[in-house]
Amino acid sequence: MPSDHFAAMRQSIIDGAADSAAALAKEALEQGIAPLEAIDKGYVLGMTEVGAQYAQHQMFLPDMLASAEAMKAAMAILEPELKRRGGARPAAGTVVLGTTKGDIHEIGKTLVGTLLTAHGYKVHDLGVDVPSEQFAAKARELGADVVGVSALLTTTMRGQKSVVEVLDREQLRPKVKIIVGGAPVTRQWAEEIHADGYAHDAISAVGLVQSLIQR
Ligand code: B1M
Repeated sequence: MPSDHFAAMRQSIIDGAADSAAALAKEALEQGIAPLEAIDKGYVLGMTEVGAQYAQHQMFLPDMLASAEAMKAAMAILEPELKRRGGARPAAGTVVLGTTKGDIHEIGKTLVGTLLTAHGYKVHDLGVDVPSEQFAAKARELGADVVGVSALLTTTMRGQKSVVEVLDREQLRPKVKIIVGGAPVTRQWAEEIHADGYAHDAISAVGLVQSLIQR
């Protein structure tokens, strides 16, 4: 795929142009482009630029919202293909996933869920703004192997610590492993709050879950 196609994907996110983001995604699939490549080389770069412009007050909240809608429009086209490539096979494990209480960022968390599903995991996505107790209740109900907690705000990262504490208190650990991720989250933070693992992006989250379940 020519690099100007990836550049157009990136630009569609910056412009908050949902129709063109979706059209470019369809075109990419028709041309045999791997959905993950389109996400990584095109759309995510747009989101990164949007975040940078927002931080520099060159973009405002409604723009960021329009960009998120454009990203979701592209993902709606790419996700079924990502999952289809995973194929039907017996579940490799069960993962409960969500974004912490007070945090409504969903795109990265959803991408983690999609890739896990594509790799054969049964994923229960609790959505965004999820109270810690709900992670624990769902993990108990499903007999989950892993709980994944996403946070995009420095203020809501504390929710990850709270999930660790609730799972400890309810004696769900060490059977249930906890992984954390999200833009402001670091390995050091994961260690500090005694999570079982940290993943920088969605693909490494899959590798991490694999290694924790095998252990
Ligand atoms: Co918000 N926002 N936002 N936002 N937003 C950020 C996060 C910010 C960095 C922008 C900035 O200032 N530069 C900033 C946070 C600053 C901070 O705390 N450090 C910010 C802010 C300030 C806010 C508000 C407070 C703004 C306001 O109201 N004044 C507000 C908060 C709302 C709330 O949650 N209570 C807010 C709102 C919004 C929108 C609603 C407009 C929208 C979200 C819409 C939606 O999700 N439906 C939005 C967006 C779009 C962003 C940016 C631009 C993009 C986030 C995104 O989707 N990235 C973001 C700037 C940025 O990150 N560059 C920003 C694409 C996605 C694929 O990446 O989510 O990082 P990401 O996920 C990656 C990895 O992090 C990792 O894998 C993913 C894929 O590889 N990962 C995991 C994520 N979760 C994981 C979990 C894992 C493992 C890996 O294991 C469990």
